Amino acid sequence: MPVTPDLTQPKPMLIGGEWVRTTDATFESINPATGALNFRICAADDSLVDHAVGSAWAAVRNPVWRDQLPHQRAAMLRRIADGIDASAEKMARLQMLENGKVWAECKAQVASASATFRYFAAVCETVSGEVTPSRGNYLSMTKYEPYGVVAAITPWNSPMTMEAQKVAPALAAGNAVILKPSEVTSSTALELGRIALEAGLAPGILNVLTGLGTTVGKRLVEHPGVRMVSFTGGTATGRVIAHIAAEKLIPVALELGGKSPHVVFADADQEAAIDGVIGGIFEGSGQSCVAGSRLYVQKSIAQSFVEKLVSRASRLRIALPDSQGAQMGPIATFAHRSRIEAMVDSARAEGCEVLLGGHRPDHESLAAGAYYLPTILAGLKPDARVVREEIFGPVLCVLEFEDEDDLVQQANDSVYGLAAGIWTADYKRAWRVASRLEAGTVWINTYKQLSISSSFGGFKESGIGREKGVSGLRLYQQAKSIYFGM
Ligand code: TXE
Repeated sequence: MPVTPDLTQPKPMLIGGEWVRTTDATFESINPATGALNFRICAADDSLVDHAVGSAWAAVRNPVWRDQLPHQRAAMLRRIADGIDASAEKMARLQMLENGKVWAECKAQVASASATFRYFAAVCETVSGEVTPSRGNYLSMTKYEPYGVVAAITPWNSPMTMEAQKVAPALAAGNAVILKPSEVTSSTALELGRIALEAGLAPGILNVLTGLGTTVGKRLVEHPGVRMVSFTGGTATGRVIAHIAAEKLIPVALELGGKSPHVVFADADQEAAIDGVIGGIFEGSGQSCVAGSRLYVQKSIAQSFVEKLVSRASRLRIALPDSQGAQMGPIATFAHRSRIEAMVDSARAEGCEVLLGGHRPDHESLAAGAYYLPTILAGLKPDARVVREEIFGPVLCVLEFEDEDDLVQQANDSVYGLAAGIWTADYKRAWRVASRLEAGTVWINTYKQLSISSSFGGFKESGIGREKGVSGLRLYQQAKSIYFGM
């Protein structure tokens, strides 16, 4: 279904089941593929944050929601999943307009969002509490209860996936949610709000507050009525949120940045490894928290492997995101492209070798968008800025290693610990190295394989807490132990 942007009216936000407009406070959504204005969107102020928190508490205390049994909540989640599927084309197109991801990836992310709602429906109605071993004449049990009102703050790179990953388990757990999407990609969250309302979710159980992170997002985290925060975004913002949560003594789940090592041993299937390395860094133009941005190749094969890699990567098709066969679209915002350019400039100043890309594409059809070519850098020192800091763009840093010990030392020499990839034919080595790498996810002879049923999160400064899997439901619950005297 084509989405015709309506530029006459700013998009309203969803609070307490009502679509709420602000008259003068709005912000713009820009299409990074063309630079055109997509929509204007209403921005919440402090009083609307208060209103959303108040509505959420009223809704979560209302017996209509509070007394729903797990199988009833599960049925609701399945209806929301059906609604997402029914709006798949529209959702995919909205995401493509706002963050420029290629069409096939946008479609896949809608499918993943509805699958996430179905998965948490299944978890919700099958996971049990515990009857615990008694140490006397009593029956003791532990049950899991919602926090009440939780805030979910999401980023712009994969908004639908992140929104589903937070909203579905938080609702399954029995909470009310205030969703604050990134100001770059507000539309899919607003669509999710509409779908949930139409599916029959009680008004106020899912609110979508739009606006800037530094104002609305911050105020939401600070609000005394918010009992838990689930955040995906940059490490710097995660740290700000963790400070506020520490003051309030509320739990936070933080899924933050990464600088994931992608390792190729000399005995690896090189053709498969090249595909894995290319997909790992260039899919989504590198704007992925798990992007394999540090490539470590064993010295004995480094030269020939890197030559083949550069040749294959140079054939990637960078194009308008809805054009046939596009493999890379634009960077999500013009400001973010400027940050990527500044990082590559810093590598040049530090004496790196640019093996591929390192600039915008020359093609006229892409001149108005925020495009940046797939870029491969070599000759880097381990302390180069591009090796240490997250770039979040299509920039791969090539490094070499001698042996396992050298590799593990270099790969772990990072403040981040989100993911890692290993290519080798030796399964014992794969197991040894996977066990020694400091990362929340390790892929062996594959990369970016993600399943909703496996837990996901980071070591070190890549985050706190684990989303997905059964742990993804428990994140939004607190344990209560009950004793019956016998
Ligand atoms: O992220 P922010 P930005 C990394 C990536 C990127 C960098 C900065 O390296 O270059 O972060 O991106 C909301 N209180 N990742 O600035 O600020 C904001 O409105 C509460 C990694 O876009 O973290 C948005 O909804 N909320 C990443 C969300 O936080 C605040 C995905 C994320 O924005 C806030 C995105 C505040 N003070 C960026 N300030 C990943 N892990 O996948 C902002 N926000």
